[in-house]
Amino acid sequence: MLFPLLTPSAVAAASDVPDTVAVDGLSFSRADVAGAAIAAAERLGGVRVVAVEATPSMATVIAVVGALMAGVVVVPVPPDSGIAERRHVLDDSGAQGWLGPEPAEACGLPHLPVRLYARSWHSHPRPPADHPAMILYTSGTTGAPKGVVSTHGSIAAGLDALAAAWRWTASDVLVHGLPLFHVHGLVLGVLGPLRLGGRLVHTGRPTPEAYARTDGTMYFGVPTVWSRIAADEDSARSLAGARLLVSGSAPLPESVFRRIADLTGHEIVERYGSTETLITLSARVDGERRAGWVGLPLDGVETMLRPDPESGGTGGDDLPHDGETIGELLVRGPMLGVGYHGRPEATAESWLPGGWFATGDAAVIDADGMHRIVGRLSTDLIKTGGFRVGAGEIESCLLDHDAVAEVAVVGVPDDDLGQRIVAAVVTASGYDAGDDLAESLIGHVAEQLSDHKRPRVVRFVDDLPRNAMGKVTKKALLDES
Ligand code: MLC
Ligand code: AMP
Repeated sequence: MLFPLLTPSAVAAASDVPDTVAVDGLSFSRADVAGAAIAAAERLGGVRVVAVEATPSMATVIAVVGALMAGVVVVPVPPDSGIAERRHVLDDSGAQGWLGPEPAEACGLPHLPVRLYARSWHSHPRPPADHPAMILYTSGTTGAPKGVVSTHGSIAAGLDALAAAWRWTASDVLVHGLPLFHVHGLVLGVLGPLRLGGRLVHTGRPTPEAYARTDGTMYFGVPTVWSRIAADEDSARSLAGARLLVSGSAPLPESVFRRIADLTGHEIVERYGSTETLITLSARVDGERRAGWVGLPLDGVETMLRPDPESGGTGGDDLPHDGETIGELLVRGPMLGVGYHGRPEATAESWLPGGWFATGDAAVIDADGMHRIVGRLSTDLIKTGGFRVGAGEIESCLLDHDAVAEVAVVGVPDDDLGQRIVAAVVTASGYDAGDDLAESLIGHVAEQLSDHKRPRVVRFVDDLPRNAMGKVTKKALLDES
C-alpha cells in the first residue's frame, strides 16, 4: 500500500499514469509522489503534529502525503497568513515543526524541507480510520479560527462518496488552481485524485486563462472562478470538451450557471460541503442539475431541517421537505470531522447527539430530496471569493489598532466575490478619517490575519446603528452599505 488513502484500483493504475500530479512547473508520477512522500515521512520521527506552509507547489503535496502516510497530523497554513493568525494556528494545533515549503515566518519551530528527488520505499503501518489526519482552521462568527479535526476515515469516506456521485475514476484529469489550505483545493482537489486515481493539474491560480489552456476532464472552482470564466467567452468555450464542471464552497449565482451552460454546453455540477463536514451534498453525474440548488445527499449522508434554534427548535424536530420551509440544515455521515481541536464546548454546540452536525446554513429540501442553501443563520459569517471569514475576527483585529474606537464588519453582496468585506469604523479621538487611514487599517488586517480577510471598503461613520440593548444592528448597516 503506497498511500493510506489510496484504493487498490488507484494503485493498479499507477504504472499507467506517468504524470500523476503536475503543479508549479513540476510533474511527478504516482511512484514519484509516493517515493518522495515516504522519504519525507522518514524525517518526521517523533513528530505528532506538523505544519505545512501550503503554497501551491509539489513540496506541499509531498509534505502532506508524507505526513499522512506516517500517521502525523497535518496542519496546512495559508502562506499569506499574518502574524497573529499564524501564531494562533501554530499554538492552538500544537504543531512541532514545519514540513515542506519554507515558511514565511517559522515562529520558532524547526523546518524540515522535503527533498523532492529523494525516494524511499519502506512501508508504513496504515493509520487506523479514526486516526486524526488533518487540522484545518476555519473562522467562526467570533474569536480566532477553530481547528477542525478530520480523520483518515472521514476523508476516505468523503472522497469515495464523491467518486460514486460523479463516477470519478482513474481516467479523469482534474484541473484546478484553488488554494491548498482548505477542503476544496487540498482534500478534494489533491487527495481526491491521489485516492481515486487519474491525474491532477494544478494551475497555480484559478484564472480563466489557466483553465482554458489546461486540458482536463473535471474542473473545480468556487463561484467567483466560474463567474470570471463566464465573463471570458473564449476561455469558457474551451472547457466544452470536459466531462464535469464543478462549483462549490459558496452559492453559485443562477445567472452564472446559465451563462456557463450557454458557452460550454455543460450545466455545472454544484456541491456543498464545509471544513467540518468535508462534502455532503451534490448533483449527480446522471441526475438533475438545478440552478440555485446543491443536489442530493451523497451516499451515507442523511439530512434534516431544524427550526432556527433562536426560535426554540430542538435537534429532534424535522421540518417539512416541501421545497419552501426554511430551517437550519443538519447533516450526518461518515465524512464528518470529529470536532474542534481542544474546544469541547464549541464542539458540543455544533456536533449534536445522534451524530448530527449543525451547519449554521439555512436551507430548504424539496420532496425529491434536492437541497437549496438560502443563506447563513448568522450575518457574522461572510463568504468572500469562497473564503469563510468571521466578522468578529476582523472586528477584534481592527479594535487592536489605536485609530479605531468602534467597528462593525459586514458582508455586502458582490457580483464577483459573492460578498465583499466592509468595515464601518468610528475613529478614536485624534485620528482623521480618510483614505490614508483606510489604507492603514486594511494593511493592518493583512499583516495580522491574511490577505483575503482585508476589508475591501472602510466606511467611516459617526456612530454605529444599535438596538435598544446597545447591540450593533448589522442589518441596518447592510442596508446602508
Ligand atoms: C484583495 N486585493 C485587495 C484587497 N483584497 N487590495 C486592496 N485591498 C483589499 N481589501 C487585491 C488582491 O491582493 C489581488 O491583487 C487583487 O486585489 C484581486 O483580488 P481578488 O479580487 O480577491 O481576486 P483574486 O486574488 O484573484 O482571488 C479570487 C479567487 C480567490 C477566487 C482566486 O478568492 C480564491 O482563491 N478563492 C478560493 C477560496 C477557496 O478555495 N475556498 C474553499 C474553502 S473550502 P493581486 O496583486 O494579487 O492581483 C470550503 C468547503 C467546500 O468552502 O464546500 O468546498
Ligand atoms: P468553509 O468552512 O470555508 O468550508 O465554508 C463552509 C460554508 O460554505 C458552508 O457552511 C456554506 O455556508 C458554504 N457553502 C459551501 N458550499 C456551498 C454551496 N454549494 N452553496 C452555498 N453555500 C455553500
